[in-house]
Amino acid sequence: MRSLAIALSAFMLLGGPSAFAAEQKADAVAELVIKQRGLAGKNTFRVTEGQIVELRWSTDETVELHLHGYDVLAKAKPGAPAVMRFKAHATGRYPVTVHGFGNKHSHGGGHSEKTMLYLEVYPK
Ligand SMILES: [Cu+2]
Repeated sequence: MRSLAIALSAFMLLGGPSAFAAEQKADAVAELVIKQRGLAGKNTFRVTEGQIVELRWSTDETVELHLHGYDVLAKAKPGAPAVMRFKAHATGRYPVTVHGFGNKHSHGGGHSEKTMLYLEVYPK
């Protein structure tokens, strides 16, 4: 028992307050699956202002994702899902686009930016 207590306090010291904050549970979680360059399932995710939101992206191809408005970028690979975690501080409708499939990278180029999801943030 005593060694467990020591191990736990060492863990807390190493983790620090920021690691603890990262463990805070999200209020709204979406499990999103990209298959054959499209989103499987619904393409709208509704949350409420002030919530901690987590968008978890699984993919069958390497993609760079961009949540516009909030300006969150994430890269997902097959077997290595990406997580976008943020507080929904602003209401509105925000698209998440793929900048490029595979190794292409095209922000501003336009030819392969594709909307995958709309995040809708409703007022409290
Ligand atoms: Cu973009």
